[in-house]
Amino acid sequence: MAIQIFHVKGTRSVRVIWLCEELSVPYEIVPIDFSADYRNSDEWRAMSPTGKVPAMTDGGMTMFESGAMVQYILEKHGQGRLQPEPGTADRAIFLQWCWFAEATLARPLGDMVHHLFLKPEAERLPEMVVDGEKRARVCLEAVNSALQDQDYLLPEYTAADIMMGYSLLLAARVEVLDNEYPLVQAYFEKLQARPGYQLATA
Ligand SMILES: N[C@@H](CCC(=O)N[C@@H](CS)C(=O)NCC(=O)O)C(=O)O
Repeated sequence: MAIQIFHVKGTRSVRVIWLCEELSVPYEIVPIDFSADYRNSDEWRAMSPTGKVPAMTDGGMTMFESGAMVQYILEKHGQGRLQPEPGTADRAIFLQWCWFAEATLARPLGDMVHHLFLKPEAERLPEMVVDGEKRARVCLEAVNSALQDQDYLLPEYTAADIMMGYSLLLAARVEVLDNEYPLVQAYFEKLQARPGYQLATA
């Protein structure tokens, strides 16, 4: 039975679909309702205990956390593709950027998304948006520096670029990916041109 990806357009399930496309791994998309009611339902909480998207199943296994799904699929189906060999310096940098994309860059962007769009208007705090933007800009500066001498986060295209690609989609959505980061803009354009990205975001 194929991997099932529980998907909402424009959410982190993009990373998982994009990777499956790049590796030609068969998968099935299960669209879900992103309403707070559904995400708080017992049915969804049984798959994703904090009510977030995405979730994924493979055989009898159910998991949440998009970065963990990416790593699992690479291990099971990658056959060495899209990630440097374990134990190498490139692998360390690969892991660094995978974690940075979700744990460091996506965090302030998530705060911005919550306080701009997701929370009920009465609960939105403008100062969270201002602070999130400041923190996100420090991260984008770091990505811009990393791209000074190379086209991707590592010398070759890897799944770290897929992890980062979704975070940059969020950055663009909250309008912090501007021309202060020309190398990041050019990099994001390159990622957006990949067929896997296009299919995953369609
Ligand atoms: N670290 C988690 C983050 C999951 C996450 O925040 N998902 C967003 C959609 S992309 C969500 O469900 N937001 C709703 C909420 O936080 O209430 C992952 O990578 O899967």
